Amino acid sequence: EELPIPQPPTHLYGYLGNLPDLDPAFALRSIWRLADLYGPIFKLDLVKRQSVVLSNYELIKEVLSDDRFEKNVTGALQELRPLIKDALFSAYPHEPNWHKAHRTLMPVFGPLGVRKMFPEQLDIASQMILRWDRLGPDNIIDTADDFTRLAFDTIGICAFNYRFNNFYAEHMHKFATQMSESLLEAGKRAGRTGIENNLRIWSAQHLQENIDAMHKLCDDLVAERMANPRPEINDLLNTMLNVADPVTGEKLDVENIRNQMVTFLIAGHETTSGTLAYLFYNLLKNPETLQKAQQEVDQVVGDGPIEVKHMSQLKYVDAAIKETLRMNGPIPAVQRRAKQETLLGGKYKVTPDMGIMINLKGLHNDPTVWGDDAGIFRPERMYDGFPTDAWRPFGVGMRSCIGRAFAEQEMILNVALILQRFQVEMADPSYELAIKSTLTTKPDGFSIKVRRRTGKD
Ligand code: MNH
Repeated sequence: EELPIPQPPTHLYGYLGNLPDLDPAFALRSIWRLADLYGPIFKLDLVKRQSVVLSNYELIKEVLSDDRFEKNVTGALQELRPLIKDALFSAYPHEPNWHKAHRTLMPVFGPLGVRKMFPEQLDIASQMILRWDRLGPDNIIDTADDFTRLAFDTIGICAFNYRFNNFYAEHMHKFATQMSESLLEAGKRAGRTGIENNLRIWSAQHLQENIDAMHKLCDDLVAERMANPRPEINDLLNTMLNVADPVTGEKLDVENIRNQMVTFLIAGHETTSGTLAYLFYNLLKNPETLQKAQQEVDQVVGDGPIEVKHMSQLKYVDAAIKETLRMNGPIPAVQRRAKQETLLGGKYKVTPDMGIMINLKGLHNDPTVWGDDAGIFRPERMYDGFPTDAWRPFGVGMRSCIGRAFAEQEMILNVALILQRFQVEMADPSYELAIKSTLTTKPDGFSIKVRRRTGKD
């Protein structure tokens, strides 16, 4: 029997529907609050679209299948289309370039491809370690800032052999600013009506200037590589320029290659940096976990140089990262839609024109899966069996994260290097987690200090 989907009242706001229920600066925070009030399924009227928000395992596991459901390019992601068009992240399900790029790039992002990028990841990681070491124990490290420099430089060198050199400059590379402004503006545009967006002429113009500047940097790099091929380099740009899609026999076109490059920078830096910052917050708030992780690093890596073979041996570090992704995944929601009209849970009707939002915070805290201590940081729980569908920080189905193995290797490597060399502490021991949000979320104002461990020189 069909039931109506609960919805917060809309009569208060007239034609704006439920739009005013969402905080434009941080829509997800409003979603979390509404989920507490209205339960595991509720519907919002967002003027341009309707969105059904799902917040428990029971309902979410049904929409993970790619048979009945698919990725929905909507909201802030849709607003990023002028910047990254039909590149992997923002392609509509039917677009041919998604299939082409996915087939061409899957091998390089697989376990073997990612192992080959270890030396480049280590190059950048070592720059950060050296910098922290030189600046000494009184230096206050803003985690969001330094981990953003780290992830940006890492993806820059691995994707197209470009050094942003963020650890050698006081201010981050202007590309990083152009990108974060664009992400913020895309999020704001998604929360405004079309009329309002049309009125913000200056914001639109500034966004366009940023987009043009980012395109130019990447276009120049592509042109330069085409003019001066560098076959000895192992980067994603070479793969995209030289490897043909096995199905069509075609290579990606230059404009699409540029869009993929911008995509790797977006997708590859915010998420990894946010996760590292959350991880250190969790370790420092739970000192026994920090101690266990450090003991493991001492046992596995010791005082010597870190090697790629250590990555799979750092099981507790890996579990701590996975537990952090459960509690504080930097992408807090994934958007789906039904391919055809269907009933959710056998009783709630959804149609293809409606958005379906997977609220990952709801999924990752569902007590029926994670127990009553879901709010506690306990890496050991990652060793216990749990339904794979109940842990989805990298997204779902065929559109899940292509960069997962790359990100995991980068995070394990950096955590290991930091714990090998330093004793880490909070700059302000009374700090409590505050979250800021652009396209992704990360800790706001969370700083640490590091002191070289005795005997580690
Ligand atoms: Mn990543 C898609 C999370 C690191 C490149 N990524 C996704 C999605 C999630 C996600 C969730 C699905 C989004 C959606 O359904 O709309 N990604 C992460 C997390 C980390 C991460 C939590 C790190 C931690 N991602 C990276 C890195 C790269 C990358 C690093 C690149 C080097 N991610 C992508 C790309 C996609 C994606 C590209 C789009 C894949 C597709 O749709 O085919």
